[in-house]
Amino acid sequence: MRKPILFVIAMIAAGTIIFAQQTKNKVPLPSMQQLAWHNMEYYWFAHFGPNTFTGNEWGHGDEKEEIFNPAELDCRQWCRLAKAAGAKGIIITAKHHDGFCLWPSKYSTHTVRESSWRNSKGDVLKELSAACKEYGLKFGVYISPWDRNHPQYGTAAYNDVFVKMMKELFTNYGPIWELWWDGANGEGPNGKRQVYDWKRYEDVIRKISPQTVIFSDIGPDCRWVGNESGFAGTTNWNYLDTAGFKRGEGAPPLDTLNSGNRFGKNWIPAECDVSIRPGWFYHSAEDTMVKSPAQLFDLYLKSVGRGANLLLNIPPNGRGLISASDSVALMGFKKLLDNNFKNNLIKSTQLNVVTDNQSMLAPSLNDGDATSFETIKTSTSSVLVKFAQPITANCIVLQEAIQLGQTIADFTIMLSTDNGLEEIRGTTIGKKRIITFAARKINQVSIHFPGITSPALLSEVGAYLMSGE
Ligand code: FUL
Repeated sequence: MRKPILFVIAMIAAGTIIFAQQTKNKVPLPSMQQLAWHNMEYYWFAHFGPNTFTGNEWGHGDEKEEIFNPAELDCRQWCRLAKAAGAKGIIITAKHHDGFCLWPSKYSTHTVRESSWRNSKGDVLKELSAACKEYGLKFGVYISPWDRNHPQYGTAAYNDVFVKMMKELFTNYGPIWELWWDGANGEGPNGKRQVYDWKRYEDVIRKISPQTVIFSDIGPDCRWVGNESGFAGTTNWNYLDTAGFKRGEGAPPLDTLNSGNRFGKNWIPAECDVSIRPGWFYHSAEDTMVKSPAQLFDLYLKSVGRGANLLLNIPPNGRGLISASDSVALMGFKKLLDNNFKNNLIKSTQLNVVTDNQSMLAPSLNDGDATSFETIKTSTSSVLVKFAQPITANCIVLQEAIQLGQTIADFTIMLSTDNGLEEIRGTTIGKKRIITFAARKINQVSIHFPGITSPALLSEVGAYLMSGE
């Protein structure tokens, strides 16, 4: 829908004034790359390496390089499936705790080069980064600082090694959209633990690739959600306090990571990492334990539907392919996503913001543009959706204009049905909040923000009738 020019100018002016206020009040705001990251919503993790062949989850670092032999490796197959499954990118374990490098690093002797795979000329990162480009997917890397193979692990020299390895990744396979730092810190081959120089690592990456989004327990750009089961808190702030905390063992408590800090000093949104199978790596014994489309859809509701991102692990098998059982489940999941969010039942309904019986049209709320918004200034204002014909729905989707921060701490949805008023309460909204309930016939919906302390900037309201097919 095209918007009149005056309306667009008014929106920009309102946004500018609020942006200036938020900046003055020192409310942390997302950076441009964080905003782009929020829009990614759902993407894949690929755990791949010697563990794929040994059945381990944590390799010991002394595995013979020859065991790495994905004879039919086809990263284009991974990307084709990722694209078809609606994922927007792939983050691969360039190096897991066993220290094996999926690229021929100059700084290790435990790499694809030392295996006889593809006559020692193979390079998984080269193939995957090229395939991601071909399929229009973002490319990301996981690199574990914990290294159970490297002889220098546990000494200051290893920090140089780790920095040089990361530089290789960025120089040879970039652009790298997300860098995933695992906080695990165990013993190396000599029994020593490493003192990680996180500040140096971060400075290096910021300098060589300022656009990259860096993940770790505590960011700086996105945070761990505090569990590996794929769900964010029903209250989920994009803010986090990091002062006094460290990555790994010194991280904030799990429930803090799960729900953020309401008045936290940094914008560090949550990412929900979870595997489609019980393990992170492929094990044939788990072929019958792949999550069903319905389970994956439920994870989507509990991650993306709670304002976080979903990082779904799809581990390639020993042939170097995504297994049939996984791809069948993923296509079922994609079908549910498409079918359930295809038809916004209030797409062409007139929405209003009502304050003290005064109604104002609120076209931004269903224009499909998450950056345009309506300002709800007081707790006496509400959003009103009156239907000409009653709708049958079991889901309401709300979105906040997060480019200007996150302020909504509680909301109440009133559903007006033939049986009277029914109330649904929630707390945070953020990028997207998907609220589900038993299907019912609804004549009118009103949304209230009883605890407002600063203006609520609501960008979208939608209603859907979801089904299990
Ligand atoms: C953890 C690791 O120890 C697991 O093996 C896996 O990589 C998971 C995503 O992160 O910290």
